[in-house]
Amino acid sequence: MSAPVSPSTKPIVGVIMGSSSDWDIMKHAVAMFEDFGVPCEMRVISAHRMPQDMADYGADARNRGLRAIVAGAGGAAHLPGMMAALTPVPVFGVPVPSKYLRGEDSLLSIVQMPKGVPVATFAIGEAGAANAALHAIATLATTDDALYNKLVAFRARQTQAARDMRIPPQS
Ligand code: RP5
Repeated sequence: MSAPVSPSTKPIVGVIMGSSSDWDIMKHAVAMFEDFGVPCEMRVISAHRMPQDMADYGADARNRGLRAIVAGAGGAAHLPGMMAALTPVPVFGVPVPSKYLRGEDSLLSIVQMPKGVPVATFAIGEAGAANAALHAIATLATTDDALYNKLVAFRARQTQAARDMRIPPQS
């Protein structure tokens, strides 16, 4: 189902992360958007090292046509929550595994938003990044029949793959 996204296609989704060191996790969100043919952009925006860039990104997000932002960060992971504070564009948060607390710090930092400014928060790591993208895709698919059909087909392939599993597993 791979549909390469042309660099000239206007992005409707932003994938942002606090550091290039988050890429090994966040690339799973980008890969999912690329598989579904959803035009996305990628940026490093460090909340504590680039606060003005973060504010500018949030201020421009809707006017630039972004309809969802997947934001990943590790440790005191304030990027997703701050981005949600800066724009009403929905933010899907990905806790990136951290060196000392294995991402439990990232998870709690992102998920524990006070009432009024939500961040949809996903699992720590690769699965969270992929699922954040899938959830953004499902949201976009509520008003896009072609995308909806791709999502249904994706689910059907996943179901078939599980039905084809054998015990003991074949190598
Ligand atoms: C956070 O600090 C980033 O999201 C990253 O997960 C973590 C470490 O950043 P680097 O020191 O690798 O740049 O801001």
